[in-house]
Amino acid sequence: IRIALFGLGHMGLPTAALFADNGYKVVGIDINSETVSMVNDGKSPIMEPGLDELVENVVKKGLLSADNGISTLVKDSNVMIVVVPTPVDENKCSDLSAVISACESIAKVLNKDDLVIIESTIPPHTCQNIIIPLLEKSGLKASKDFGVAYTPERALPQNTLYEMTHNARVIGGVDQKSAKKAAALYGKITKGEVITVENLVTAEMVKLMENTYRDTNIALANELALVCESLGIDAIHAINAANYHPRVNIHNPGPGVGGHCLSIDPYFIVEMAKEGRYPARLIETAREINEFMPHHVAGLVKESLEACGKRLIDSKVGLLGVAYKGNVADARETPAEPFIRDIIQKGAEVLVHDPFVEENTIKNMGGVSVAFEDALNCDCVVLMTDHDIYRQITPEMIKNSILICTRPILDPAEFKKNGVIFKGVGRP
Ligand code: SAJ
Repeated sequence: IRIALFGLGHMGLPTAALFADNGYKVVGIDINSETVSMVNDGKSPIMEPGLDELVENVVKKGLLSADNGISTLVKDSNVMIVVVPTPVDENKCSDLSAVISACESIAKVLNKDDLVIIESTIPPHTCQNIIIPLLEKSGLKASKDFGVAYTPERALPQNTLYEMTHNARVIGGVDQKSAKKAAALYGKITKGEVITVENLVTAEMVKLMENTYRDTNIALANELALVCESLGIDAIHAINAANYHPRVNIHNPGPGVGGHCLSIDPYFIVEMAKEGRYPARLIETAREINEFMPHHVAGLVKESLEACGKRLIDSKVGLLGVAYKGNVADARETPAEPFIRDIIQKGAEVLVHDPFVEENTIKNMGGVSVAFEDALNCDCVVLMTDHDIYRQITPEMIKNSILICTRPILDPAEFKKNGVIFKGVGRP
C-alpha cells in the first residue's frame, strides 16, 4: 500500500506522519508551497506537541515527502486520503471547493482497485451526491472498480497525536469491502476501537453530531451564564455545584466558540436539514447564542468603563489572548476577532498580547500586538483565552483596576478584595 494524502494541515499532516511512522510510503499534497518545503525539510509548520520530532523522523527515513501537485508518487499510490478544509461561506453554507478540487485531481490518476478515503468534514450525502460522481469522471465505477470510505477525524488540537492513536475511529463505506479495507488501514494507527457503520452518510453524520453536541452544550452554558449575570447569580459557582449531579455535565461558559470545527460543523446540519422535512431549530439557535457572546463581552467592557467615568471611545483595551482556546497558536474563527472589531467600531484601541499567535494575524483582526505588561497597563484588561500563563495573573498586575475575565480561570473574590473591578462571563 502506498498512500497519497491531500491537505497537510492540522489534521492531515499528523495523519500522514502517523501512517509513515507505521511503515507506509506517504506523499502529502498541499497547495501551500511553504508547507511543502517545510515538510520536505523535516519540519512541522503546525505547533502540535510531538509533531516536529515525528515529521523529522519519517522524512529522514524517506517514508514521508510532500508535493504541490500530482506527481508520479501520487500516480503510484493506491490509497488516496482527503483531509482538506471545508469552511462555511458568508451565507453559512458549506464551501466544498477544496474537496472538489482534490477529488478532481484524484479522478485523473485513479486506478482500478484504489481506495479513496474522505476525512474532511462534509454535509450529509456529500460523498454519494458530489464526491463519487467526481471520482467516476475517471471512467471507473465506485464499488465495482474502486472503493470509497468516509472516516471523520476526531482528535483534539494540542493532543492530536495521542488522540489519533487512541481514539475510536468511525468508518462508513460505499460498500462493505471499502469499509473493511479502510478499517484495516486505520487499525494500524489507532489502538482505539474501529467501528464500521452501515454507509457513508451515517459516518458523515456522526462527525457533525459530535461537534454539534459540544457546540450546543456550550451554548447552553453560555445561556445559563447570561441568565445568571442578569439575575445576580454566580453561574460558575452554580455550574460547578450542578456538575456534582451524576448525570449533569454543564460545559464552561466563555467568550464564544472558535476553532475550525465547532463554529462551522453545526451549520452543515442546519444547511442540509433545510432540504429535508425538519428544520434544525435548536442547533441554529445555539450558534446564534455562541456568536452573540463576543458582543456580550464588548458590552461588559463598555459598562465597566462607563461605571468608572470613562468612555470606550477614548480608552485603551488590553486583550489577553486571541487564540480560539488555551495554549494553541490557532486563531481561526476565534471569538476574539468579532470582539476586537466590535469595540474598535465603538472607538476603542485594542492592545493585544498572545504568546502563541503571530503578530500579523493580530494585525489582520484590527489589534496591535504588544508585550504582556503593556496589555495589562490599559484602561481595561480583557482575558479572552485561557492560556495557562494567564492563570498566574494577580490583582496587583491590573494597573487600572478593571478586569473582564471571560473564562472561569481566575477567582473574582481575590481581585475584588484587592480593589479590582472584576466582571466576567456568568459573574454577577
Ligand atoms: N469551549 C467553551 N467551553 C467549553 C469547551 C470549549 O467555550 O466548555 C470553547 C473553546 O474555548 C473553543 C471552542 O469551544 O473556542 C472549541 O474548543 P474545543 O476544545 O471544544 O474543540 P476543538 O474545536 O479544539 O476540537 C473539536 C473536538 N470535538 C469535540 O470535542 C466533539 C475534537 O475532538 C474534534 O476533532 C475537532 O473539534 C474537529 O476537528 O472537529
